[in-house]
Amino acid sequence: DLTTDLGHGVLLPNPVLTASGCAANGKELHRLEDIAKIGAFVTKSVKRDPQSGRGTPRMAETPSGMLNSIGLQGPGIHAFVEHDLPWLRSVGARAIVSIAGESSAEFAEVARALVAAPDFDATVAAIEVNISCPNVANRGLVYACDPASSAEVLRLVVPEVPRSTPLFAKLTPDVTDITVIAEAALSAGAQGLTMINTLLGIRIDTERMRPHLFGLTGGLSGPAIRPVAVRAIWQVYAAMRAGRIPTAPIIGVGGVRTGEDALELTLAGASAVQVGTAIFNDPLAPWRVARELGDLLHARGIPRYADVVGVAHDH
Ligand code: RRO
Repeated sequence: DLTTDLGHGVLLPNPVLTASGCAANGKELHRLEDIAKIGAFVTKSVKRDPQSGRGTPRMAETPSGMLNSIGLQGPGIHAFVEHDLPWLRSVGARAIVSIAGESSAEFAEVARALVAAPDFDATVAAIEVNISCPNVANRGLVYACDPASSAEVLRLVVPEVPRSTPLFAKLTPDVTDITVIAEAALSAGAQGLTMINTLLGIRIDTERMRPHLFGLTGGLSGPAIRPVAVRAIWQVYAAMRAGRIPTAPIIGVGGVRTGEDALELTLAGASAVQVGTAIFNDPLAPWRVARELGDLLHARGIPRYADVVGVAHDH
């Protein structure tokens, strides 16, 4: 039984989701396999206005991961609500919509427009509040690097969203103590956490002897950051167990490519797991990872996925 509970009545039939930004808004992926069968489809972060993103090149490969500096390219919330959300509904997908903004007021505005959409109740299982994009200069600040800024975004978004739609704050690993940010987001009303966004990096082209990415820095994803994700989930889950911060469901993300990887994040404390960069090499990865995870639990005689969440802490 792969059912997982994300709180506030949100039950997913399986815990394997897509990661934001890695499969746009689902249309290409759905040509290959039914996205209604994914635990939930997580959309590319959407802002208020259409956005073309950063200059190119904005991708760089490394031996164990990928660096991106997309810069929040997207259609804006009004086109999203008009085209993407009805499409997600028409194929029966459970969607987690990722929202972003360059001010806390913009986050609230995006949330308001999303909640007002005719397809909202039928389609949106949860909202991911992306306070951790490394590629947008909010006057040099990534919200999730600062507890007060993280709390401010959540405080403005919470009143816009019905209680039945949990808000997951997406955190960055680029902080000294991620439990401080987790506490700020949860105390300001986030009902769950997604960990982690990409890790800030730079690549230099040794032929040209210049930085490779047009925007200089990018976010590192893929196998390289899996131990960082496991560490972040571990620290926050441990703080919850110890009663140091409020308890809430965690969605794990970072370098998951196999069912075993998904199990690792789960054992650290994640109640669901997103597959991101792996999709670029294997578009069917989310479905495969769910199958592998099921087989792995079955082979170990574990009847329910929910029984292994965080159990590595019982040592
Ligand atoms: O669009 C991006 O450049 C981007 C975003 Br919003 C994010 O949250 N994480 C990332 O690695 N890239």
